[in-house]
Amino acid sequence: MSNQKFLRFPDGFIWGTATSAYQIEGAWNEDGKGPSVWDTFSHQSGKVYGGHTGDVAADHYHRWEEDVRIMAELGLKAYRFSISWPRVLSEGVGRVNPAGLDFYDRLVDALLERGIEPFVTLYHWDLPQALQDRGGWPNRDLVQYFADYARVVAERLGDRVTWWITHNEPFVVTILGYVFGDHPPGVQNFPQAIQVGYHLLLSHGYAVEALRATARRPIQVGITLNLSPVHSATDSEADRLAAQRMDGILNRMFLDPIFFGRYPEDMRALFGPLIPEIPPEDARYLITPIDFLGVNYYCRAVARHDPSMPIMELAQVHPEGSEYSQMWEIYPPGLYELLMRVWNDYRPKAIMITENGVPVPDGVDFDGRVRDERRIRYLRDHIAQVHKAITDGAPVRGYFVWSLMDNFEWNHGYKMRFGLVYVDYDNLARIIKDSGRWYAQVIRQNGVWV
Ligand code: IFM
Repeated sequence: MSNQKFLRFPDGFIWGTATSAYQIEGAWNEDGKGPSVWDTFSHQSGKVYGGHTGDVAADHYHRWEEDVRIMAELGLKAYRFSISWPRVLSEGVGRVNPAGLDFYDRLVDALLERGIEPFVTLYHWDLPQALQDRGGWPNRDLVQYFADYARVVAERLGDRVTWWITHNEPFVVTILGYVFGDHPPGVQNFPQAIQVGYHLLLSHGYAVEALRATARRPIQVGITLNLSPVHSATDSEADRLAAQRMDGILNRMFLDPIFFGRYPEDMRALFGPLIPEIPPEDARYLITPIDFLGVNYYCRAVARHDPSMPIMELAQVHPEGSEYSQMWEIYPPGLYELLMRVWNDYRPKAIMITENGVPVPDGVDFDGRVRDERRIRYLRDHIAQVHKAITDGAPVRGYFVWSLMDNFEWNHGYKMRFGLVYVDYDNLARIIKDSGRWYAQVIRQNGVWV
């Protein structure tokens, strides 16, 4: 007798997939689009694995109709995508590029026709290069520019789009862009990074107001953060404190301003005057109530004290005996732990898992099938943890697999494949992987067998 168990999700649970503009669209300089910082960065030698760029990516800009058909075949309830800011405003501000807006307009209509709810992310890292030339996110003017851009998009799509996400993973823009320099603009300047983080969060608050004021229907607005539970490598006091510092920089530096209008005290103690004093007029924007918190989860973090490391004096540990993907440890219980923590500490009105997925090397077998068993296992084990969190009271309303299709994985280029749909980069053909077929069944059954 099989001892498999079926985990049923609440009625109306939103099953989706996610992508972002630069990672899939291509058409980097077509129809009036201006360059983004990612165009500039990927065109410089040595910045991206193999010299890859997003010039063509998955060519979604030209193949979007086929992609929407695939989404319908999978039975998706929702599709999260991002708008390319420089496609809509080639200079970031001022003159609107109608062709850019038309593209998203058509996409939204096609999704709605097939009963797929669009989730629009306004900023998934492809800042217009023209705004980088004006100083980029360290320049506070960008806060207002971002709100103006949000208004432009909402004027066009705000009669049909209900779900909006302001920013995707401000941590990554801040830390990879301004501390490690692995992402554009490739800077290594910690004080500037803190400034960038502040402006991103402030611009989120401004954009929430702009969206609500402009949309012509009741909307649901949120922000997406990449969050991880942080564990200590050992029981030692030093490692425990290192884990707490890491939790501060990774999680609380972004959650606390949004939910409480302030930075965590321990981070203020650690970084002193680098942490901005938040004047009440800014705090008002930071804590503009959101309708949901978007959570991207991939893995936990494990930290140990390491005095040789600059700034935070900690190092990340990769525990022995764990299972790993091409990029990270695979640790499903971390998702439950994270959801309960976010719920208990911050009480968001609702939580959407806006990304969860895994990079594993996929290949097309002799019969044209992609048998990505590891991805199926990863998704099943994480979905089970979401179910557990819902059972224990966390208000999780939706789950989005990263990603709909294989795409440009930033500085890793096309080496990493996250898709439910395989993309053959020689001819841009799409093949639904076994994981895609499996996920379609999860959606049909509104639950998962474990
Ligand atoms: O591909 C990225 C995405 O753009 C943001 N979240 C993490 C994904 C996988 O690294």
